[in-house]
Formats: sequence, C-alpha cells, structure tokens
Amino acid sequence: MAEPLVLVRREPPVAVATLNRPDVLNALSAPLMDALSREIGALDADDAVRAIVLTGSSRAFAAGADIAEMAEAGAVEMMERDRFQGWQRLRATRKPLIAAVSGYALGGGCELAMLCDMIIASDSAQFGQPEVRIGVMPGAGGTQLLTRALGKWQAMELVLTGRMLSAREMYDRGLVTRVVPEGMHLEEALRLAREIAKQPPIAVRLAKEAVQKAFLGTLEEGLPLERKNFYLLFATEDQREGMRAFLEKRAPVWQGK
Ligand code: CO8
Repeated sequence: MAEPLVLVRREPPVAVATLNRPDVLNALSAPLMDALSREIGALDADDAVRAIVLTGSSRAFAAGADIAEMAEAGAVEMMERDRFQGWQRLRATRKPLIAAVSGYALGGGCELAMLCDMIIASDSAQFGQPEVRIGVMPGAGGTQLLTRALGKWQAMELVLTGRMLSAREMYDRGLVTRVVPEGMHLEEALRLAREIAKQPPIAVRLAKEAVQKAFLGTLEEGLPLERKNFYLLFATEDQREGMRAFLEKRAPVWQGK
C-alpha cells in the first residue's frame, strides 16, 4: 500500500499532522491538500484533541504547490479545478493550529505556515514567496497575509523578488512566533500545544476567533466580536471554575463546558 500523504499522530490532548512527500520537498499536490484538510478536519472534530501541530520533514515544511501539476494548465482549467476548497476548509479550523517549520516554507508552503495560528521555526528554516520566479504570483493568501504581517514595503520586496528570508529574519519581522535551535521545532511546538491544551477549550476557541478577526477584518468588526465572545464565556462552567479557583487559591479543573 502507498504511504499516506499525511501522517497523523494523536497524543491527547494534542496531535501532530506530518506532510509526507519528502522526495519532492512536500510539494502540495491536490491529493496531499485533500488528505490534509480531511485529517485536520477530523482532528478539529475530535474532543480529545485540544491543539494541533502541523509539520513537514527536516529539509522542507513544504516547497510550494506542486509545480508539475500546474505547469501545462490553462487559466480556465485552473479555475475549474478549484484547488482552494481544501485551503478554505483548513482556514475554518477552530482549534489552535501550530506550524512546526524546518527547512523550506516556500510559496504555498509559506502560505500554509501563515494559515496556522503560530509558527515555531528551526533556525535552518527559510520562508519566501518565490512564485514570481516561475512566472506567477502567490495564490493561497500570500500577498494578503504577508502584507498584513510585515507591512506593504517589506512584503512587496519578498513578493516581487521571490527572495527567501531566514527564520530569524522572519522572527524579527513578526511572522515567526519563536525560533529554536535546528531540529527542536517539533518538540517546542508540542510544548506550546500542551500549554494551550491546559487552558479551558471554549475560551481558547472564542479567543482564537477574536484574534483572527483582528488580523483579517476591521477594528469595527473585531471589537464587537471580541465583546460578544467575552460575554459568552460567562455562560460556561469553566468561567465560574476559573475565577473561583483563583479566589480560592487553587488550580482550576476545566470541564470544557
Ligand atoms: N513542486 C513540485 N516539485 C518540487 C517542488 C514543487 N514546488 N519543489 C521541489 N520539488 C521537487 C524537485 O523537482 C525535485 O524533484 P526530483 O528529485 O524528482 O528532481 C525535488 O523536489 C528536490 O528539489 P530540488 O532538487 O530542486 O532541491 P534543491 O535543494 O536543489 O532546491 C528548492 C530546493 C530551492 C526549494 C527548489 O526545489 C525550488 O525552488 N522549489 C520550488 C519552489 C517554488 O517555486 N515554490 C512555489 C510553487 S508555486 C506555489 O506555491 C503557488 C501556491 C498557490 C496555491 C496553489 C493552489 C493550487
């Protein structure tokens, strides 16, 4: 039987999904993206899983969309293929998604890392949107997300030259959450996932939604959503428990209710 395109390891309360096309630097083919959105969707629906880590190989998180799949396609054919459904499903993930990046995160690979909520990078990692060098441009959110993260003037340089930046440069510019020594990215991402998994799950979910809104929407949309989610948390048992535990000077016990 062929190797699965995405390997999943459940270690409740966290799980790891690993892109598994190492021979082509995890090029994001349509079957790989289908498998990924299916597996992440299943983890998102699994009550035992509180945070999800997405990783690749040591040489590449992912070197972009599969160029071999697109090289001969026409514009209408690309539109008919509508390859963005899987991306859209991934964007709808409600649990925290942490990218653990080593090696190349290029083109669609950089966009996939940016779709995650946090990025832990090995100091060997390299990020970039090299599409212009093969005659196209980013198509899975790169122009929008990089610009929001880095600002117009820095994003423009990356998108128009296709230059790569190191993990440390991306950390300095605010795109990477943390840089760790070579090979420690997965361990550190799991540590972060477990720390998040200790928090009350409904508060985590609503807070993630509110931060996403801040990043993607306007302040007028974001502030009311934040306030609504804040009020909503007072309907949970975890709010009562969290505040009482604080006042009683003991550790809280979360019910997820
Ligand atoms: N697609 C297909 N195959 C790839 C890709 C890719 N993106 N990247 C690497 N490979 C393959 C190579 O062809 C090679 O295969 P083989 O061994 O059979 O010849 C193998 O992976 C190893 O790669 P290299 O020999 O090139 O390794 P190097 O260490 O010399 O170079 C690089 C590594 C610099 C990462 C180089 O492979 C490279 O430049 N790759 C392409 C990077 C790129 O241009 N990415 C952008 C792709 S377009 C995109 O992502 C648009 C996203 C929009 C969303 C689309 C949804 C449909």
